[in-house]
Amino acid sequence: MSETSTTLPLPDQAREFGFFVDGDYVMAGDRELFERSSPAHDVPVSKIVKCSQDDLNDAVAAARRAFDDRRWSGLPGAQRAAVLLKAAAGIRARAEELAYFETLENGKPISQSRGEVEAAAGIYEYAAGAARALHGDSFNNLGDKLFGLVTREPVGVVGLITPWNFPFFILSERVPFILASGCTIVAKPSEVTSATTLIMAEILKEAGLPDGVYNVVTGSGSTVGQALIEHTDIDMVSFTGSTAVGHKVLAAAQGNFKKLGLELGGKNPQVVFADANLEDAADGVTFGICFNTGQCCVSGSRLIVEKSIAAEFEALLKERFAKVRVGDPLDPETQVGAITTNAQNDTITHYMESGKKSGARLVCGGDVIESEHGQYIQPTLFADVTSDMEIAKDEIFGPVLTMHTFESVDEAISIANDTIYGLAASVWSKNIDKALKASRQIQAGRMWINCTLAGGPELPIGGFKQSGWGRETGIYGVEEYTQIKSTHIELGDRDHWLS
Ligand code: TXE
Repeated sequence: MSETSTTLPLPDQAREFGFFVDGDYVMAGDRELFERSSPAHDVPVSKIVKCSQDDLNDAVAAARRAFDDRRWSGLPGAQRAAVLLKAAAGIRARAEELAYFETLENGKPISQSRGEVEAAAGIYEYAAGAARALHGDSFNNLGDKLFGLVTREPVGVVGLITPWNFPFFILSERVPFILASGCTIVAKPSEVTSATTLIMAEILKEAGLPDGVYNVVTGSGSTVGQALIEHTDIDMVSFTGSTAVGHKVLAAAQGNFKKLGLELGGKNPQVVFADANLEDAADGVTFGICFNTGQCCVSGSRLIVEKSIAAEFEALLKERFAKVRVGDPLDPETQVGAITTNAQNDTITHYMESGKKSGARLVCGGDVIESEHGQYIQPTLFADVTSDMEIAKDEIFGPVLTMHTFESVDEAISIANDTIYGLAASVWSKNIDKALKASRQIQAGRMWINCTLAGGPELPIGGFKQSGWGRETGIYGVEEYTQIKSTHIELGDRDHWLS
């Protein structure tokens, strides 16, 4: 645990946020408040409103009006792009405030929050281009009398439910694309990390977004979240979170057959071949499981390593895990901060105990780090893991890596695919035949070769199998929030059916 002189100070008091409907913040009044404490310091940092069903109805009605009167979808893409570009500038202007609240509520290192906020501004800039690039198709091959057009139209009002692991970044992987498509939004951030989603409302308003296009309701998932997914005036739900809640979203969508985008859990393989640059692979695997304390849907949580180099690679990892700077997230030197919630801390602790009891060999870590405040976990490596163990199957969502070994490319692919999930995977090899064979046959929506957790908004993200439905970012990320219409146009006089 480290702390340096450049560590940022804690706030004097918790900042109280209103929720956001039809272009204005609504303060709590006589509604209950939810107070959030920094998971690293146990100090109150923010207060949000526990919204009621009526509050949600108001937000949905505002988004509905804003969609139906075409105040946003009726604008040229160029004007939507101009707003998104101003929003990017607004994010940069308030970057330090956004990063500070992200770190206070989530527990992630301030240097990482700053990087995520800067990257988020870049996503708005990319999506601005997508607002102008979005187009349909035409059919000029239907004969001289018939012409066909395929146009894309925005789906409508989107309910956007986001998790606590990347509150601002995940929001920013969705909002600019939803806006680029012409849809309107009712966002529901995680109750423990709502601040940056609420600050974004002000940034979008100042960028010129018409009232009612971006609304935010706050409160718990089981109340306002559940009411949102059941609301029949919502046309689409974009949900990022646990597979368990994903099932609830699926069930609730039945009411009015909502379109769904789901990004759910992952148990992502890191396949390391003997011919890889092992120093690079060890660094990448360490980063892939420790970044954001392993609380990433795409954390590389299953190491699948070639048997001939397994002992050597294990030693390299052990050395690197010990060097990771875990500590106060307000210290710019910190690489890994606090676990975000008490519940998540308990979950990770449960899995570390489960690993010890299951017969897996604990190479390093395996415990919480003692500290006066906050909850920190040592980067943990279990070796001799078999696929029937709980730690090999479940998404742990913490800095806990399981190590498996293989002797052939086919065996590596088979272990990599032995999971209900299919979100992401990495392959480390200098042999292009092996690397490409593995990357083509591993079932995952995102593949990395000789890298991990790399990329930008150009490439789409999303899962195979039980990791989800649909894609975010890239041009696909805008198309996701559109529906397709076919229009047939007859040219010249009609050949009459009745003679
Ligand atoms: O997620 P939830 P939790 C996984 C991870 C973690 C576990 C639990 O394994 O340990 O989920 O985390 C809202 N109707 N991931 O409990 O509950 C909730 O308010 C509508 C992986 O925090 O899925 C929040 O805004 N909404 C994941 C969002 O759903 C509901 C990221 C996510 O919360 C709701 C997060 C309901 N009935 C957790 N219940 C990833 N793969 O990135 C909750 N919510």
